[in-house]
Amino acid sequence: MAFSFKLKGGVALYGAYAGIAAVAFAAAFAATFAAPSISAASAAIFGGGSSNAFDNLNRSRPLAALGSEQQCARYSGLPARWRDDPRAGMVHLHGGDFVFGSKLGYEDERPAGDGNTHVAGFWIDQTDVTNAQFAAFVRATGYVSDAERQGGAVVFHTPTREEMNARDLAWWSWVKGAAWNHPSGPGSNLDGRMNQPVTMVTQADALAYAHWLGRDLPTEAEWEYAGKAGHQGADLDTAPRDAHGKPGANYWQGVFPVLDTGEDGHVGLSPVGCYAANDFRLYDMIGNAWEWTKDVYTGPHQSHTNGDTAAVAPLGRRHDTPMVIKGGSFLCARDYCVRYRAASREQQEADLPASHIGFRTVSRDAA
Ligand SMILES: [Ca+2]
Repeated sequence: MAFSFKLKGGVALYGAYAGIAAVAFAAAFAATFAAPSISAASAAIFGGGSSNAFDNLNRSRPLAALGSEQQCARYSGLPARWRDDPRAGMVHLHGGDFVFGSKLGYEDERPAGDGNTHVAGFWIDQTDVTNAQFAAFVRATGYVSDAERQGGAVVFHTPTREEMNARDLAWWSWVKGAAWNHPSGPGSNLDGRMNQPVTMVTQADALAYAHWLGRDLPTEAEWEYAGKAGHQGADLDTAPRDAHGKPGANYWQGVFPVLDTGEDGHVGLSPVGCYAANDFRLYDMIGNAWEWTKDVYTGPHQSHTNGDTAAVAPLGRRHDTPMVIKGGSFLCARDYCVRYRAASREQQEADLPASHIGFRTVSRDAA
């Protein structure tokens, strides 16, 4: 069944629900439309920092038994020695120098100067904080999240053709009563989702959880150092796929926002740790849920048609400080977003909860 609909700016996109040709067209369109010019020379000069930062402090520690569909499906969402070990679920990364940013992606990823940046050693969660972990925090502290206080959150859904023609950003809605524990609004719950990333948390919610454990949120540089894992990172056109061509992360295959083929095994959020870890033994640094950092967003910003979620927030809401989020989400596709790379960045207002944003925590070495 063929269809067409309008995108913001009056561009019409034509596709077919079962049309491989449409997918290929969209990918080619995105590559032509969105990719900055990249030279081979600029690619060659950017190294990715220390590859041996995954250091000896991780010896004899209980590392997560994740990395496959079978393993993530049976994960409880609580790491080994949870609440008995202040570093439960974390690995230690030795400090080092790396190139912060990339010339291989969007303009807003360009390194400042030569990009060389030092990051001191730190511990970091192997996975996104799960619903099980956040639930434990709420049970222990009685914490009420910002979405609950604000009365709702921004939630993604696959729009119909009629919705696409009716308004911009039809895939985003402000859903009254949606919150981390009610992902689709009142009446919805976390049954079967305790091993998924907690979402619809604001930066303050994420910090409250981190502080409860004596931890913090990563800076953008720390996050990117961990995400690159000793490599320079991929270029804009390279979707995360393994050596066999299979998707290596939870992102969007198909035509955004109407057709997600789920080639990677998941439409929407997945449990944490369904895909292979990076070389620092970190899972889902790319895809699944965006991750809060503690840094204010500065520098140029390229808008993209995933759209600014603030556009659907209640009228009259004050606009909060834009913060950096990293890693992309289950919504990043070849034709939209294209931010499933460690250097990619996006902004989100600090107090705006959304269904594609979660976080992980860090604990820095004593200076
Ligand atoms: Ca997916």
